[in-house]
Amino acid sequence: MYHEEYMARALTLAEKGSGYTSPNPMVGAVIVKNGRIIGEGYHPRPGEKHAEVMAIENASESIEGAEMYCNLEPCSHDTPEKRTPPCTLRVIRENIKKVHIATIDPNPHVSGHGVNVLQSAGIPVETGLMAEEAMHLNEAYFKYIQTGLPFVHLKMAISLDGRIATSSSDSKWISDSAARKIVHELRHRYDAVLVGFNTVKADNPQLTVRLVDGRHPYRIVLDKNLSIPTHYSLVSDEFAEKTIIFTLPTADKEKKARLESRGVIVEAVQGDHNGHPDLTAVLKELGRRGITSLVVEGGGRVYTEFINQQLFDKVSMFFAPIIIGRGIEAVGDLGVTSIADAIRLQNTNYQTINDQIWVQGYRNLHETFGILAREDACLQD
Ligand code: AOF
Ligand code: ZN
Repeated sequence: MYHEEYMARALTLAEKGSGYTSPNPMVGAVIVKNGRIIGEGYHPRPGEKHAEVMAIENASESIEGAEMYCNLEPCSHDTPEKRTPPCTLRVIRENIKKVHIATIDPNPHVSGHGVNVLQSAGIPVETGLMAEEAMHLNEAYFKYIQTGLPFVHLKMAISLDGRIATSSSDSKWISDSAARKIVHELRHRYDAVLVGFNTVKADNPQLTVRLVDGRHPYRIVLDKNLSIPTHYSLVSDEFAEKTIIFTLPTADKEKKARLESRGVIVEAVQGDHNGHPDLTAVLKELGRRGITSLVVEGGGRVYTEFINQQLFDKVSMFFAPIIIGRGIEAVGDLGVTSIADAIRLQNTNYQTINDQIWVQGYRNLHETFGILAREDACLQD
């Protein structure tokens, strides 16, 4: 096997933690000796073993003189909030001969220090193997650990003429069940899903994971007047305590108390220039609560605000081969008057799902990846 195949295996192992590691990254590790994998591990969830330690402890024979492949720089810190001991100490103690990592850990407590500790102990470290894949796997973690803000992914199901609903607000269903299954996988992988009040009113959504196995995300609603009907799913189902409603400081105290008595979390934040909960304040509060990633599922006003304020990282558009005509537009006015000013997505990817096209792209990868983008030349501008 080649270096890349071992790192690919580490990435596959890392993905086993998908949906469960937040606010930690997904990490996998492989131990190789005499051209054979003799130990594998991954980080299952916060508080549990790190990938390197699990791989060491699972090894089927002595790991003295073996090499390790890990998609993230081994941690070297021992801060008060740290749940497990530093991996670098363990790697050194076990006499591992060489460590291959895909990227450094942008966590300011680690960020190159793990590499330095290993090298100072005489262990060579090779960085950059499958770096781009590793960065995309942990794109939410990389954004959050450097900014304290969640990674924001706008997801839209759209007609070919750019509508997300008819003029009577019907949107069931623009995309088919195969596309909706992908959305449920996204909900499983992301910490939270956000919608505006108009979408809640029109659809009474559940925003849970049903079409695939997985765990349910936090459900975030922007509702400046706390107008959500109390019999609606988000505030009356068994997951009500995973619903966070953002409102304004002027919201009705009785409505707030009624919702809170059901376990719903109600947060008041300052209003923006249109009198809606300010999105930057919302994202900061979600980050404070340890929510590292967010799928925005509508509606048009909410998409428009996230785009206008440049507060999104990634977009997924599911284009269905239908034409609605007059209806609700996916994105409203962005103040763009010349094509040169239009938003051009980066690193786009196109896939067909039955008769639909799934377009994915990023707003600004350098902003999302921060120090990693500056060190890694393979990202396109
Ligand atoms: C690694 N291997 O498998 C992971 C790492 O609270 P703790 O002890 O779990 O530490 C969390 C931090 O460790 C996290 O913020 C990130 O910097 C790093 N994650 N590092 O060497 C792993 N999950
Ligand atoms: Zn560690």
